[in-house]
Amino acid sequence: SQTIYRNDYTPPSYLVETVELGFDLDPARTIVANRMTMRRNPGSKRAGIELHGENIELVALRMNGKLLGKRDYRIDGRLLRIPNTPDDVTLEIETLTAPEKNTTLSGLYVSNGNFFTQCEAEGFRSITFFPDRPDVMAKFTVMLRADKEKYPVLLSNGNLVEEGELGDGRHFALWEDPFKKPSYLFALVAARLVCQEERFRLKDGRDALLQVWVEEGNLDKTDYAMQSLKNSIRWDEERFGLELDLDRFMIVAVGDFNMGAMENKGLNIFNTKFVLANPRVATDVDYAGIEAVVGHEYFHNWTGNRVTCRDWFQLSLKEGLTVFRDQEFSADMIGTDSGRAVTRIDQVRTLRQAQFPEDAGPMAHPVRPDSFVEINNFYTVTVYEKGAEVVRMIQTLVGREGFRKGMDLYFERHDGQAVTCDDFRAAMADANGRDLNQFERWYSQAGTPVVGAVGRYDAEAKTFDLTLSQSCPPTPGQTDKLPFHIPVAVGLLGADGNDMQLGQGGLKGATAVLELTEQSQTFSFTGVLEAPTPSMLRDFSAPVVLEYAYTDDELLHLFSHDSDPVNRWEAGQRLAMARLSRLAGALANGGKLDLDDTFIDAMRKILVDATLDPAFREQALLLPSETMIAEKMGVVNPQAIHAARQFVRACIGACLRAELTSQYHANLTPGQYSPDALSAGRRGLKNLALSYLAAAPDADGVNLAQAQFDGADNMTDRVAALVALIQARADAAPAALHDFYQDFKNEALVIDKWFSMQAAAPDTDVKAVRALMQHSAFNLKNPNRARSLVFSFCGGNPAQFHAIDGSGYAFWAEQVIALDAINPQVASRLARSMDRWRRYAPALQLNMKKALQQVASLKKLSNDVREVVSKALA
Ligand code: B3K
Ligand code: ZN
Repeated sequence: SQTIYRNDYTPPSYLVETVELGFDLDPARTIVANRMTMRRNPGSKRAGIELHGENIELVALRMNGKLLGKRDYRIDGRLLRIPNTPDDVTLEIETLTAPEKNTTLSGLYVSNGNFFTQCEAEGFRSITFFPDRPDVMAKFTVMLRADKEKYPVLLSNGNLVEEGELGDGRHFALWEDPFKKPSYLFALVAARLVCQEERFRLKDGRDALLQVWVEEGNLDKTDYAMQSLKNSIRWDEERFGLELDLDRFMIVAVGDFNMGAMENKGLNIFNTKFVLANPRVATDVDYAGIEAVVGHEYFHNWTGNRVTCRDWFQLSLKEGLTVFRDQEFSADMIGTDSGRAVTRIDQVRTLRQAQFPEDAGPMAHPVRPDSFVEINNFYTVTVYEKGAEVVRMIQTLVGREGFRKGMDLYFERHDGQAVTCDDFRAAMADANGRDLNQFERWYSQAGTPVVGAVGRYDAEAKTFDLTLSQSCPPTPGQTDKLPFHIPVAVGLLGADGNDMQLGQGGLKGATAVLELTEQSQTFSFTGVLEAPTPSMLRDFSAPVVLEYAYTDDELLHLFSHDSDPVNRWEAGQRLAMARLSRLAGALANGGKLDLDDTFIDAMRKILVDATLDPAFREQALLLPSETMIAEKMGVVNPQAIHAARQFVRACIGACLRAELTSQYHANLTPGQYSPDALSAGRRGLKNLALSYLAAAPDADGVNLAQAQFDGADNMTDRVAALVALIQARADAAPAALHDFYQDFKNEALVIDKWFSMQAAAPDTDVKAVRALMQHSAFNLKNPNRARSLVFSFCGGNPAQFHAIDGSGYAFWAEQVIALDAINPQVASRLARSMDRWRRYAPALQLNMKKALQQVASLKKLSNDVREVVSKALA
């Protein structure tokens, strides 16, 4: 395995103008014919043609009509080189593959008897020899031939040009994509599927054909994906003036898929999890996921496909920007300020739960990485979610209109090109006359910056001085960091809880965006009539850790009054975190447990405040997760953290019993299920109330959960009730699990939930997980199923995974190794569950290290897993 560096980028020696692909599809023996016209790249100094190829058998190679012999080319490793080639070349390449043997789910593979492809990042090279790099963009024509009975539907990118019979029971379809694209956006599907379709009027008056393709039994679960697709098209027209550029747009669902979905041009391929929904099988969270992912993939058509990445180090160019776009889409779909804030809070939670830990661990990397061994390891929360934060900060700095101007300029300059993160930043800077040079450090420096704040009120001068300072911890390969350009949105609250009007220069209105660019800077607010409570980093204006010595009184003030809902929530999280870490520390040292009334009263106030959106109240009452608490501890003791959090949950359940019960009943959603944000918010608050009630020592909550489980008419309520029973270790839980299985055994996505609820149960230890793996419905080869049980245990049940005897780690090693032989991309994700091993108590560390070493010592290991474990051990 070899490290690849961003600075080693060189342009391709040849460009590809056109590609004609012919597929004779057969699970055991698929023949791929590739005819491509190539032209020497004037921008390259290298002679000769270089093609990537992996796991394919070369049958024949012709150059300009002449068959090439063994001496005319070299295949070393994964590269095919033809030296001394003329400027214009037509290559004809015939190769063979066996899709049914491909368990990696990258390239061409078979799922439930149907053919699918997944090419990003480098899967195309296992379909044919090709310069498989995103800066080679070509026009594709694709001929598919297959058995008509088994594969009645033949799809590829772009427009269907022709279809017909071939004799022998085979048929064909010819597809043409009018747009140049990199090979990673190629896709085909040959399958027995059915579709929901609709004609949809675009802004320019054209009618586009929209299709959602699924297996026959799932046709009752396509409405929401279709609706989300239409909403996405409309939204991109309105918010960014971007239209669908094809006459046809297809979404295809597949049950075996490595990640969420893939934005192949005109033919998006989706994990079933992000397509299929009806109230019986999908939860509110599933519905929201479908809307977000359908939007995300659709938005890629412009940010990713029309303008693509020069090389894979620029991945965040398309991913960070497209996540930002899908976040804005979801927020706009709710439409209210409070709904928007709830989506923002969810984003902050994801950052703290997953991205901050990544940024502080052995795999930390900049949003635009400098090197990698395996690119598939860099589809990370840093590239995606922190990348989206970086884009959001640009919008905060230039304003919403300025951001739109920057986007317009970006497309004006780069449509049809493969470009870099610097090009995006330059378009934003130039369109707005802003200097974003220092801002570049957000792309090049890893680690989560820490912003320290100190306030000083001068009662005589009526000024408030806020001194902000910044630092950033070292990360692998980067010891010293230069100051970032950080937008810090600040408001000042008076004793009455209202925002003060900020008087100074640019600091007008209730919220000022301070720009912290130095290591330390003091910002002065004048005309401040009383000592204020500062509300800083409003709307989470930068992905940083804010340190300020808040007193409980200040936090309570903000929790009750902050006009910025995100900071209002944040104040509650700070109050809770202080208690949770103190309790976890006390437990680790055998201390005694107590919880103050102040905290309970603050929770009560929010819980019963009917002027607040239920969805917001749910967020405000939800405690930081065990992972988030662990990140705040000096030495992580997972059992103590779990017990501390359980203790607080039980206290809330017992002390607020009356209020929780009345909110439970006040937020029922009778009538027909609807996944809209208001109804989902009510269910969310009601079900959080249920989970607290069930955590209390008396039986009432458990009885309520049982009743809800029995009477539920939608999956959100059914799962919430079942989780409450399981988490409370209720006697009724096993029977409920049994019934649940019987009712849904034919719904794969529901059975995933069935496994994951058990994986995360407080009593599920390694032995129990192993027993579940013996269940006839378990299958390690299916990524959703593997994630539902193995990943849910290793990542979602810390108190059991980190069992003192090291059994969790031994299990982890075993599963990483087993998965690696099947599917390295999935194995490598599981390998990441040990990232933070150095933070655990010494006895745990020892066993974690042993397990890591055991995996690392294997000779036969994928690059994917090797990179993760060796970085963890480094
Ligand atoms: N672009 C794909 C991710 C491909 C992952 C390859 N290992 C999905 C997305 O971000 O939309
Ligand atoms: Zn994406």
